[in-house]
Amino acid sequence: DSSIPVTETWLRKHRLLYNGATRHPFILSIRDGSVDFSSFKRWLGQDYIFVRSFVPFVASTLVKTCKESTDESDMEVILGGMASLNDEINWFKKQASKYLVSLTSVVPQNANVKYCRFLESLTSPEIEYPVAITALWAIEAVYQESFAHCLEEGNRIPQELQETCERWRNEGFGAYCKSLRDIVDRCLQKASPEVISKAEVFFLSVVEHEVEFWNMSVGGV
Ligand code: HMH
Repeated sequence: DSSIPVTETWLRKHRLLYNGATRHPFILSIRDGSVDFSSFKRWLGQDYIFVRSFVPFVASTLVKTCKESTDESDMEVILGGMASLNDEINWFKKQASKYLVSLTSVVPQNANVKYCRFLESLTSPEIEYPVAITALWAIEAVYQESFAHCLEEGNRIPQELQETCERWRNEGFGAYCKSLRDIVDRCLQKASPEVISKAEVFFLSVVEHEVEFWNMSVGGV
């Protein structure tokens, strides 16, 4: 049915995999308060590295938006996302000093290295604008839904992690994710079947990388 937005069809079709990312044991452990503090600190250091690699990807998507979008408000959406990444980097630095994580000596772990390489591959001009914006939406949406789930009713989240969850659960970030999703749906409505399939493949890759990223944070492997 062409009246169902593409993102909706993907989320229905890939619900189990998607929930694997947004309801990961690491997220559930934050939600129920059983989170291991060394895992949280590992996540913090690794995510700082991730966010630094995320910036050039978002910048490359911004360039594609400026060149290819037919709706001028799209550029403002991505620009707003870039601006909040600036805050995010400062937030990571503040948290790191609070929890005594030395950001300069964090060694990127395998899952992170792979995810950052994937981000770098997405900056290529060969990645079509609808595909890039799909990946951007998926990356942000997984974090938004994961941390929103942490704060849902019945949580026993430790006080000191409340602020972390708020960072991705707050209304502004939710609205940003919704805007990205609307852009994806609008772009893909007009896209060729090849581009739509490619976007779906990249959506799935993002979700898989997110699961691996949480796995790495929990540790063990
Ligand atoms: C691994 N995915 C990862 N880190 C993040 N900070 C986001 C998504 C969203 O900003």
